[in-house]
Amino acid sequence: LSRTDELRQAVLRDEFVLHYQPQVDVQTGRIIAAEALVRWQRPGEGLVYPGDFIALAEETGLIMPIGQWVLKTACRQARAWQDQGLRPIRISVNVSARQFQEERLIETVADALHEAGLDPSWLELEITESLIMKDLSGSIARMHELQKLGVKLAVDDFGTGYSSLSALKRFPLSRLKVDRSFIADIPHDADDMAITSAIISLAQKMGLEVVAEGVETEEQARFLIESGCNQIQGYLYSRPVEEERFSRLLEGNG
Ligand code: G
Ligand code: G
Ligand code: MN
Ligand code: NA
Repeated sequence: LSRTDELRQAVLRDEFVLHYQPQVDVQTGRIIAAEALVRWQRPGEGLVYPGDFIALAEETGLIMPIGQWVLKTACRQARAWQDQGLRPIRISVNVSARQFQEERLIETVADALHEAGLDPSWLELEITESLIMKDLSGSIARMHELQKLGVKLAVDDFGTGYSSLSALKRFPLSRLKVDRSFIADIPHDADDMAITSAIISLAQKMGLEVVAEGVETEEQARFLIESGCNQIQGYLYSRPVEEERFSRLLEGNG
């Protein structure tokens, strides 16, 4: 079988699983959100990470059924945690270029929310800056449609693309995610520190939330807090974990 055939079979056989990585408000110590990250549990191969199959899924269109499954599963999980009496948190789902451009996206998202019985405000879609800039006016129109549904929008990998600040002003966003490449060399790289704190103050002045990705050390967390960024995601707090493990993190988190 070709890799494409294997991936097609994986869709039919339901071989995907979501892991969840907490995003924490460092002021309160509380988990405020979970990013859903897809993995392929390939029989005989173990866990395959998205870096090894999302590009192929995009090329072949298999990203549609996979993305649909991810949305449904993530919404259902967010609702299940609420039903367990855990403090509600936002669930954040990555959306790739082809998914974002697809005609039925709005319907797919609405269906996933409806089936799960999840209030739209608990769902956040992450889109990358480069995706948005490929077709700026189309993207802005799409973002407005999603905003009308009541879901939140975040720009992933912020700072790696080239959105002009005037374009950024036109996006109906709730959050910027500072790309982890800027965080990795803090506190050793003065340029990265300058860029990171500039992104944080930009976000704040525009009334957006800002979360830093890839936070691995206390020093990085301290720098971010001093720069006014309270939301962090990274190995310092937790790796992406399975559903069960995430439930326990939430239970112990007040
Ligand atoms: O999970 P990992 O840490 O390997 O993630 C690598 C990349 O895969 C990230 O950039 C993330 O945006 C992407 N990714 C993870 N899950 C999904 C998903 O469900 N859909 C899409 N389109 N991309 C995902
Ligand atoms: O932005 P994107 O959606 O690509 O980000 C999610 C990816 O980042 C996942 O592959 C996740 O495993 C990875 N990741 C999460 N936290 C950390 C971290 O602290 N350090 C590194 N190097 N990668 C991380
Ligand atoms: Mn992401
Ligand atoms: Na990112």
